[in-house]
Amino acid sequence: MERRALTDNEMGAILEALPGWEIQEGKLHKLFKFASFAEAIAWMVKVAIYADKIDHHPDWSNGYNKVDVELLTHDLGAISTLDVALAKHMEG
Ligand code: H2B
Repeated sequence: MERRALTDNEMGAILEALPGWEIQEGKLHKLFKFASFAEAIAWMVKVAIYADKIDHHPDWSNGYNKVDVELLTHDLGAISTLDVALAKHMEG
C-alpha cells in the first residue's frame, strides 16, 4: 500500500469525502459514538485487525460508548495515505 504524506490539496478533498473528520493539532481526528460499550469494543477489534494487517495503527481511546481517534503517521510526522486508508476503513 502506498505510504506518503498528503499534500494540502489532497487533504482538502479527503476531508470533504470523510464526514465528521477534521484536522486537530496536525492529526486526522474523529470522535465515534456507539449504542453501547460492547459495540464500541467490537468495532475497535475489527479496526485493529485491519490496522495490524496494513501495519498502520491508530492512536485512540475508549470511554464507555465513545472512541476518540487520532491518525498520524508517526515516522513521517504527517498525515499520510495510510491514515486515509485507515479512516476509510473505519467508515466502511
Ligand atoms: N502506525 C502509525 N500510525 N505510524 C507509524 O509510523 C507506524 C505505525 N509505524 N505502525 C509502523 C507501525 C512501524 O513501527 C513498523 C515497523 O512498520
